[in-house]
Amino acid sequence: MKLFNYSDLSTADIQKLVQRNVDPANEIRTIVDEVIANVQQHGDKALYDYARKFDKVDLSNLYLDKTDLEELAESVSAEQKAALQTAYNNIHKFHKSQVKAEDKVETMPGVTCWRELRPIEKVGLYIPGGTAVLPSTFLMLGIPARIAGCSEIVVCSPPQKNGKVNAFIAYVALLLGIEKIYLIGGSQAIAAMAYGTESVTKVDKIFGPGNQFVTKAKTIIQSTTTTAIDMPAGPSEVLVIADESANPTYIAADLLAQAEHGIDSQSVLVCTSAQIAQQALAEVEKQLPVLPRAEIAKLAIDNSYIVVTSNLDDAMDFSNQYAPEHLILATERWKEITGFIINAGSVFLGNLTPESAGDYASGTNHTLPTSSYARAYSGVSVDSFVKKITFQHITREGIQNIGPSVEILAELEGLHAHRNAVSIRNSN
Ligand code: HSO
Ligand code: ZN
Repeated sequence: MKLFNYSDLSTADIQKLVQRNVDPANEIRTIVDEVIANVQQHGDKALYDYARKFDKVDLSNLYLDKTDLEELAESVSAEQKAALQTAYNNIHKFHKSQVKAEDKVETMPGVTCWRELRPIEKVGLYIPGGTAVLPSTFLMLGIPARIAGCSEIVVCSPPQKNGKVNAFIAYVALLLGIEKIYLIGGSQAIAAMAYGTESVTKVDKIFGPGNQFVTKAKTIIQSTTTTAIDMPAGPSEVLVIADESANPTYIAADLLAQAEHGIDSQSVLVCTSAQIAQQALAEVEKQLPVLPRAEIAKLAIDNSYIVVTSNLDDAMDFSNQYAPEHLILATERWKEITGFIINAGSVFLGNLTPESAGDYASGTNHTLPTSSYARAYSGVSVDSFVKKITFQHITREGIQNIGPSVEILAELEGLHAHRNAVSIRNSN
């Protein structure tokens, strides 16, 4: 990890540091364009072909049904089931609290406006396979989809070599009351859910993280079809703000928890104490080699850095420019600085709140904006699975009250039919 002193950094240096790996990705685009076109033209047949080509499996069926899932879930131990259940309960409790009816507002006598929630009818969840299978991501997407009341939830996950999904994914499906998992991975899964095939329903919105191919496919279909996406997802990242009250051992553990996600993950430490920064760095070197995913974590740590600042204000300023997906405030003074957070996906307060808690089980969602999208995007929540429809009702008194203003505004825009739609109601 490279170490920088904040006071030595120019505005341009900071700009460079906060910039994420921008992938020119034209090669990826060409491959993904072809996959999308193929799925669009050949439907299920293309999906079977891609399973053979990319997942190295000859599928006899494109999906697993309830009986398959129940069979697979049998190997989940009682202890693992209990942990998944705890996560399920906490995530459900927190997300359920997000559903609130809004008040009706009488903007002037006789004119009432309000908003009501309606679920997005058909949603698609992409649950990655790859180097780490993440059943927790299935909970993070499935629970808000269920709470929102989406009528159709299509789930795609890449098949393993045995033509199945991992037992934990199967168990989570049962917890969520989902009875079918499509064995489709990569950009072909995104194309199938965006265009529909003989077996896969076309959905209104696609959710979930994935590799560069999945992300590229999501950004393409977002602009070429009527299917929306949750957010463009890049490599996962954490920024830890620490002061002299932080524990360097904990800091190192948090930096490494992020780093083990992938070689392109980034862990940033912004520290007001040069001594704590050095100790954290030494701890990283100590804790890293014994990790099973040390090779991955090492490359991510090489792609990470430390900034030493002289106070928490500067640290927060840097963090706001970075706009981290996860922000950990490793300081006892966290209450004094939370008000200054402007850009972050999800925030972890104090020395005893690891990101891992939120990744799995505390209740918040772990599908969050990466690559500085936290400047403008929020993480996934029940809101992501609903539309907020506006309603209005106008009485006789209301149309008399609002009429003149609308008539004048329509007149000044030269839109006489608009004016007439009001005048005609007030003329008898
Ligand atoms: N940190 C990841 C989520 C995750 N961690 C899943 C472990 N499993 C992105 O927020
Ligand atoms: Zn994680």
